[in-house]
Amino acid sequence: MGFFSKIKEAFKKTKAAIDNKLMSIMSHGELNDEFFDDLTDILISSDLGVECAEEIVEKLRITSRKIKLRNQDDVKQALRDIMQEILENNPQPEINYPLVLLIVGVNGVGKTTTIGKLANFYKSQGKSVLLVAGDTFRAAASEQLAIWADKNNVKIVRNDDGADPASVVFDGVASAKAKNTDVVIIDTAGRLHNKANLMEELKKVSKVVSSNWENCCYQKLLVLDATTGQNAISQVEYFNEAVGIDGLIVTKLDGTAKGGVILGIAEQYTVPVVFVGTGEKIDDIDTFDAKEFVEAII
Ligand SMILES: Nc1nc2c(ncn2[C@@H]2O[C@H](COP(=O)(O)OP(=O)(O)OP(=O)(O)O)[C@@H](O)[C@H]2O)c(=O)[nH]1
Ligand SMILES: [Mg+2]
Repeated sequence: MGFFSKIKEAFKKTKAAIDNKLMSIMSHGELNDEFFDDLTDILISSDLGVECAEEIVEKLRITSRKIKLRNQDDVKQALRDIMQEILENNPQPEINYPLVLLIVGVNGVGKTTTIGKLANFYKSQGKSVLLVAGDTFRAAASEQLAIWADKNNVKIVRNDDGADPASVVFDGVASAKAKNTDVVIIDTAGRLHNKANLMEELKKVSKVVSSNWENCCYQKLLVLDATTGQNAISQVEYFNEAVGIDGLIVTKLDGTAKGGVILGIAEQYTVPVVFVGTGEKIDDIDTFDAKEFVEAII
């Protein structure tokens, strides 16, 4: 299944709910206050967040004053345009090689699995890839990454469990520079975003890259689990403050109707979604496309 059909599948429930409710609130044929209020509720229930839902509805009001929205299809198209515009406000980061990706996020969001998928993604573009096992905290975390390295037939730099993550990352950077590796992907231990000491450790790890490899393209990507819905917003805030987030990877879109949170994040932050995960298999990942996403939910 291609990405588009996967994301369509993932949002089938959200889309059906929105469609049904739109149909019922439009049966009076008039775009009045009651309609706009009901629409706001529909969007909030799809996990777009209150502010984002209100902004979208306000923009729809403005549109409806300028052009006559005659029927459901007109309203849907106007909604799609508004949502796409919100998403495209956050431009994608520019990619250059050598590329270093630091993958961060709270526990269990899918960091290591995503790295396995990304290794495959870049390898299939003809890039050389090195994985760095910066999660030395959780027992067997580096083993889990080593399995992905094997599966992708790419190299890995790792150390014993309990080693200093900054030193593993230092070794990884040195190895990648020596071998002219195109893409280096660094795994990190899952950490609660509000635990200050763990965020300090992450800053240290991140600094190892920036101070030892000046001319690489360095991106810090935050992995978010779509099933956590609105909680993802505070994770963006804390991780961004610690290391400066360049992009988001939203995983587990296959298991939720809460992916509307992507819009809520786009509305609040300037961080773009760069990849989406739609399953546990090696190819269940794709680059994010605002238009496809919007068509999948409305
Ligand atoms: N359905 C689904 N499951 C996923 C996806 N991505 C990851 N998972 C599953 O989520 C679970 C956690 O994945 P990990 O990759 O170990 O997560 P992590 O963030 O590295 O976890 P820690 O290192 O413990 O913080 C695993 O069972 C994965 O198979 C996805 O896109 N869809
Ligand atoms: Mg992990």
